[in-house]
Amino acid sequence: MIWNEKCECMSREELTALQTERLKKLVKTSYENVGYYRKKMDDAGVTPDDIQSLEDLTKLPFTLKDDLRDNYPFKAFAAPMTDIVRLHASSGTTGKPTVVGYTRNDIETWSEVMARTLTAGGVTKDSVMQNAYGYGLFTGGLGAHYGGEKIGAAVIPISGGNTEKQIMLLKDFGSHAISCTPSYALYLAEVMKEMGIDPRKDLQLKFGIFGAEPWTHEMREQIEEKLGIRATDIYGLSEIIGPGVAFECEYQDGLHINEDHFLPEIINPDTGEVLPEGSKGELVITTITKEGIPLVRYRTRDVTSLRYDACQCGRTLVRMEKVMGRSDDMLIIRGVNVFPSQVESVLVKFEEIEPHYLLVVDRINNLDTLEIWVEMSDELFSDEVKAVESVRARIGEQIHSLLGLHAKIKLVEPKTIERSMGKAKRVVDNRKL
Ligand code: DLL
Repeated sequence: MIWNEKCECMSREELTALQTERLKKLVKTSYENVGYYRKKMDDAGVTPDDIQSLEDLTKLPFTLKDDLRDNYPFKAFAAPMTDIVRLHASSGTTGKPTVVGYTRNDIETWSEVMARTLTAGGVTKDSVMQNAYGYGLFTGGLGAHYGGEKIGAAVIPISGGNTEKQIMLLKDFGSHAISCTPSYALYLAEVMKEMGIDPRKDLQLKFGIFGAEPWTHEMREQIEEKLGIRATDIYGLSEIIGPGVAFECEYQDGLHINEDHFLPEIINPDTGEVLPEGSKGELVITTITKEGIPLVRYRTRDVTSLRYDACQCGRTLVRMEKVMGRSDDMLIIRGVNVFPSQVESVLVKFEEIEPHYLLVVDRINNLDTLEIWVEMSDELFSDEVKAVESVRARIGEQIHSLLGLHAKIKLVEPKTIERSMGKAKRVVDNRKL
């Protein structure tokens, strides 16, 4: 199903005209209302009048997360505080968080893009939707909440964690859809198994709308299999709006970007050069309708590619590939670029192990080492040493053939890798200490 055919299925000509008009307005208001944009544009020798077409976008300087930090908490806002009705902030593990402000129109835009996203994921006005994204400063909870309500679904605002209660409500309330991180979905499946609950028999669950962290197609298959649902990917970041920047449809073949609100580009992260369609690089987004905190050419650090070919679903919105990881989270191990998602794609193919893993990187005698910790299934754990050795060797070979790296595979006891209620932690890099 499509929530808003008019906007999601527009012709490229119509869309380009709309984007151009919105971009011109956005650049003008950002220049007039936000001190740091004015300074950055003045420094680059660009004025709002120089922006007349989408091609002119490249004349504008990039915005970085540090620009937002430097303008903490509210100096990047383009709207006065009287017009701001909501504040969110990124988790900000280091230093100050980045703060985002929404006007009433921004909340409406967000609800609209989330209504599109959840509709594509299978939610309808008849659905009971269990929303297990965290509520609070994190945008996942309230973003999905408003989108679900806009559709007319009955939203359960349970937030993250409280796993046994989640499962009780899934059962008793007959939830059709669940929204949470993919790693938490796997954890739910694990606890259900322990509680003797068979999702196919005991639950009404049909759809899962998962995002907020990278996950592979292989991980999707595992989740779909374990929970008996269709799992779709949703992407977003607090700076841009929260969840709802892009979403998968039922064909699960790339995420449609809500291009009438978010203008995407792919750049070479080292040179800043814009790359042609299909090239892998860093996603850069300009928010062409946002009022509270408009972002011009914001560098997301997420690595993906774009494709403009038609999708079978009928939407004309450009698609981005599943995010591989962040350019700043990419590990360089003995000169080899490694994304945790590449390791994940190998691990989840093995039936003898559980899809819970951790990459431990170290530097011993000036040489980088990679250790991959992964949990054995209960069956493998109680099997003979020979069987365990064989699995370890096969994983090692496949990792080597994919990455060209020798990794030490450490098979750990079931349930020893920490489970997350929100975003999973996949890497411990001891080299930085
Ligand atoms: O994670 C917003 C969100 C909430 C998205 C719920 C989807 C669902 P932040 O906390 O600001 O916002 O984190 C944004 O998370 O730059 C990506 O690196 C990563 N990320 C988000 N969605 C995906 C996804 C929310 N589907 C950062 N695949 C982004 C891969 C994702 N990475």
